[in-house]
Amino acid sequence: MMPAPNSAALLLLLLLPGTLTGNTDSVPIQVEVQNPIDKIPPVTYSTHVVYRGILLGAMKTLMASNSDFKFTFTEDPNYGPYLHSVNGVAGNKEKHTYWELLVQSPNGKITRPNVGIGCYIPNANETIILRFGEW
Ligand code: B12
Repeated sequence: MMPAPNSAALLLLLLLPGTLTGNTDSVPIQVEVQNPIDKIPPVTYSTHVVYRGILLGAMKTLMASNSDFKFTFTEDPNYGPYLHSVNGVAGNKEKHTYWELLVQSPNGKITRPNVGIGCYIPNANETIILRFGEW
């Protein structure tokens, strides 16, 4: 006879839908491009990411579906994808410019993730801010 599932395991399954079953939910997010250096007005795009998917995936999806949004990245041997350019504007070592990654949660709070586009996992309804800035 099959042993009865223990109650803690049963509770976990009930509380975490999608953890064991395939979750096909698409998580809506926005991507906002800010370039105060070149005085370009901010542009906001809507896109989505798969359940627990990385930001890089959402950015690729957006680029494939919207010809106004494009980006390039380089591969760092230690930290993975480094966002090099957005909409034709590239960071520059000599000029000390780069694309900063910021996240605005639905309550308006802005944070600066301590990982890059290849590691950050967006939450529903976040606005991902790609901000051209100086270091
Ligand atoms: C200086 C620095 C920067 C500078 C680099 C300027 C330059 N060209 O010199 C600037 C300000 C551009 C920067 C940006 C970011 N950084 Co930084 N940075 C550092 C720091 C303090 C030192 C790196 C260094 O000079 N090492 C010495 C040199 C000789 O080694 P290197 O391998 O050639 O270094 C290169 C890489 O580190 C690369 N780099 C720097 N930051 C990042 C971040 C990512 C995700 C990638 C792929 C590459 C990368 O730039 C360096 C110069 O080419 C480290 C922390 C540390 N103490 O190591 C964090 C660090 C590497 N950065 C980090 C982060 C998170 C970022 C940002 C994502 C922050 C943000 N939210 O915007 C952005 C990158 C956004 C993007 N465009 O993809 C994290 C990476 C952790 C991770 N696992 O992803 C670190 C470890 C700091 C932390 N928070 O813990 N960073």
